[in-house]
Amino acid sequence: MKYNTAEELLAEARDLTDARLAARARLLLQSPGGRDGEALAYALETAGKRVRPALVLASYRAAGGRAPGIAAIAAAVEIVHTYSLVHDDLPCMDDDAQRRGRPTTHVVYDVATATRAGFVMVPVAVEELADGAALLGLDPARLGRMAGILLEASGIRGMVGGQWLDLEAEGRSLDLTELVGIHRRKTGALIEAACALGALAAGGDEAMVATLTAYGREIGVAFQIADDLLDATATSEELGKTAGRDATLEKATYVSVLGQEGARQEALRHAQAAGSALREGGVTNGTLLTLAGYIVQRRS
Ligand code: GRG
Repeated sequence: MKYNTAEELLAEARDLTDARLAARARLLLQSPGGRDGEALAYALETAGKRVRPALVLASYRAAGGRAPGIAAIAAAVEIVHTYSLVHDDLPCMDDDAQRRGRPTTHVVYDVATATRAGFVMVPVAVEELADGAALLGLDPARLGRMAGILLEASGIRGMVGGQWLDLEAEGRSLDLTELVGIHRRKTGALIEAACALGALAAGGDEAMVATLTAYGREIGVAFQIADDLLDATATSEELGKTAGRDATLEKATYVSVLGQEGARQEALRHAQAAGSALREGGVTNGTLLTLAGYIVQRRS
């Protein structure tokens, strides 16, 4: 499949992933059912850009994979991401009322329900990953390694740890090294994992997995820098969430540390480093380069 634009790949990733998420939502409406099931379905079916699924898909194909079962691996990563958004918006964290153009899960339901729904999504993501491995005929050892990567990226050495440091740093100024350290974990770890999982699902060798992981590590940082720039420059309507939150919460960001132009240059530098990682690994893949460009230029 050849894509002329990142939007075409994102649209395909959205179609494939959303079908899996809708099927999961139907199951969750049955069990646990009730308000918890409804909150889970609400969060899973709210439309996002599906950047992480697109990265799973593009990495899978770059490593030679062609089977449709990859949609479940992409959905597993998106479910972890969705849980993180539900919890990130809670009053005890970033306390936000709008996400993806809709009221946040705890606003529609309540804080306790949204908290439970977030926690439930983690094992649901692992179930989805296991379903994907079965669909792709991956052996148990490979599934185990993939689950390890997903959960490590989600946990204290990854996303949770990064969020922890980020919350702890509110109201304090940070230097660039500290900022990169937080965001490699908070945002970058899951993006890096998405790329590694795509390569592993395709049966890629260690060199391919290392190359796509290195690519993901760089675009993970670029993604967060673009997020900071958008928070400072875009409107709430464009973002589907409250703009200007970083300033309100007195967060140190790439924009506060480097200024808007400096942040733009830093994002480009990381996107270029992602391209270099591909070249050094001998991976000539236009789609991954297109995605790196999209990640730094996106408007939402
Ligand atoms: C227990 C301390 C603790 C943490 C729980 C909440 C949490 C785990 C982690 C927060 C991770 C987080 C929300 C990182 C921000 C990543 C980010 C830039 C999200 C925006 O992603 P997009 O733009 O959103 O891809 P859409 O809506 O398009 O999917």
